[in-house]
This record gives sequence, structure tokens and C-alpha cells, in this order.
Amino acid sequence: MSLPQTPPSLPQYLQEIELSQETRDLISTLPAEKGLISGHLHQYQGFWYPTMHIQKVLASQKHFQAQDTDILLATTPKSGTTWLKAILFALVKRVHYHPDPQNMDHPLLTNNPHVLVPFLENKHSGKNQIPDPTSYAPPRLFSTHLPLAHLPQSVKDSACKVVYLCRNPKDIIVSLWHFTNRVRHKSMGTNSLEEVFEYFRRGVSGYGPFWDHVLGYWKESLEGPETVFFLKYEEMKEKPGLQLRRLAEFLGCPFSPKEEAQGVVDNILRLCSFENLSNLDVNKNEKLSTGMENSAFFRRGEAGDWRNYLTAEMVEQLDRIIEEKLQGSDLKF
Ligand code: PAP
Repeated sequence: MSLPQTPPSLPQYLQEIELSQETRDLISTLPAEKGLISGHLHQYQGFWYPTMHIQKVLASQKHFQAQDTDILLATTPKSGTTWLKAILFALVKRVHYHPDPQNMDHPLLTNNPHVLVPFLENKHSGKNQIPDPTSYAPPRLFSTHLPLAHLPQSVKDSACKVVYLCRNPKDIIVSLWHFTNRVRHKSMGTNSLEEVFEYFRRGVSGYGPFWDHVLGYWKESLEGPETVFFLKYEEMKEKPGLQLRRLAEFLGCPFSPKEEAQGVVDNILRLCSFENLSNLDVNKNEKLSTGMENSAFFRRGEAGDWRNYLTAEMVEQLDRIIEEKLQGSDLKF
């Protein structure tokens, strides 16, 4: 299959990265579908990856060196990654950066969460090097969209903790539909909701199928609850204080009685709220080094927006698939 040539004026995230011969050879053997943002999606060992990500994934599997003190946020795309990156950064770094409203120097006020908690897939991409999180005091914070089975071996061999976040797939579909249309090049037109739904329903979405992604981490969290913390966007929305305290316990940095009395939990939640982050100048007007606008990661920030978009037939179809795929797992959406 020949890969499309893209003009250099495109933002970097829409440009084809130079693929190694090894990646090209691999891609030529894989099932492919048209991508929702650009290029193609390729099915590699059961999961679908955008062309531009597949080389980064392979490189991170080869080269990423996890440390026992690392914290890894793993998510299905459009599940609230940006929010949890902010929460984890504010939580884990709270001794260095006080999250109280008087602290006008907090890094989250001037940096998009994706900058503070980089994707490990980007660490070895050559181009677009991420800031080195080793410049922060440990623990290092990384994120990933990789399914459990595809995590670098060094992560599996290390004692690093994994926080997994997923979301009701109906809201993921709606969020994905808006996002892909927002970041596609204008000349490509728009994806219809029906098209995005159909892809998702067939399991063809970046880092999907969704159900295989969630089941991998779900089973791991049951087998090793001290290693994998399984969380849903909706649970975080419903009881943010409770979930933040649970996260702090899991990560070995519980809130002290003094911090509780000082309102640190509420300060972190306020700092990382959709309202606060989406209205910051950095998130309204600035871009990531890839050229992607920070504002693309903030849309509505609610649970249940699918009710405004999906038809009864779509809901019925998706419910049936999710029930069938998650059967016997005790996991429900
Ligand atoms: P990514 O996988 O591309 O990094 P991700 O951050 O997971 O994207 O998802 C974006 C969703 O999280 C958006 O949902 P929506 O389209 O349904 O609105 C975005 O609005 C939501 N989001 C971003 N920041 C927050 C926040 N601070 N609180 C709650 N939701 C948020």
C-alpha cells in the first residue's frame, strides 16, 4: 500500500513521519482502514494504530526504560486523559507545587497537561522530543494509550504503578467524533457521526477495539490491585474527592490530616476542573509542539452527552456489543 504524501505546510501532527524500512515492511503486511484524522489505521497484533503512531509504538516497546518509581497513566483515547494527567501531576507533585489558589506559579496554570505528563510513545519518536520528565524529582509521570499487552517489557518487569482510566463508550464515540473533525485538515471535510460510530462498533478505533483495551487492564487490576488502579471517567465525575483520596492511597501519598484540614483535596480538584483548565490562556490559545491546539482537548467535559447525539438504534446496537464483549467480566458501562 502506498502511503499518502502530505504537503509540508500541514501542522506536524498531520504530517507523515519518516517511516523506517522495517515499519514500512511491517505495515505492508497488516490489515488497514482509512484513518479518521489522517493516513490509515493498521491492525497490529489485534489492535488498531494510526500510521504515524505505529513506529513510535514499536520504538517505545524497544527502548522505553521504566523505573520502579514511575507512575503510568494508561487510557483509552477520549476518556479524560487530559483531566487525569492534570490530577496526577497536581497530586503527586503537590509538595513541590502547592495546588492552593494563591499559588500563581503552579505549572498547570501555564502548561497543558499533555506537556507535564508526556506519552511514553512519544519519548522515542526522534522528531518532537518530549521534555524529559527525569528533570522532575521522581516519581516520573508518563501516560500511554497502549493496550496492556503492548506495554514495553520494562514496564511489565518494573514495580511501576499503573492508573487506568476509561469511559462510557457512548461518550467516547461522541467525543471522538468532535475531536477528529476538529483536528482534521479542513480540506478533508468532516466525518459523519454514523461513520465514527460504525468504525467504533467494528472495533476499529485508535488503540482499539475498546473492549479488548479495557478488559486487558480490568483483569490485571483484579489480579494485582496494588499495581493497577482501574477508574472510570464517570466515577471520577460523580465522586471526585473520594476517587482522588483513593488514588493518593494507591500511589502511596495519602493526604495527611493537616492537608485535609487545609482543603488540599478541594484545591487539586478546583485547579484541575474543566472550568479552570479550559479557561486558561495556555489551553485557549496555545498549541502543543506537534501543532495541535490545546483547546482541542477541552469540549464539554460532561458524562452522558451521548444522549444528545446517538440514535436509539445506535444505543441499542452498542449496548448489545458491549454486553457481549464484556460478558463474564463483571465490568459494565
Ligand atoms: P486524548 O485521549 O486525546 O488525550 P482525552 O483528554 O482523553 O483526549 O479526552 C478529552 C475529553 O475529556 C473531552 O470530552 P468531551 O469531548 O466529552 O467534552 C474533554 O472535554 C474532557 N476533559 C478535558 N479536560 C477535562 C476536565 N478537566 N474535566 C473533565 N473532562 C475533561
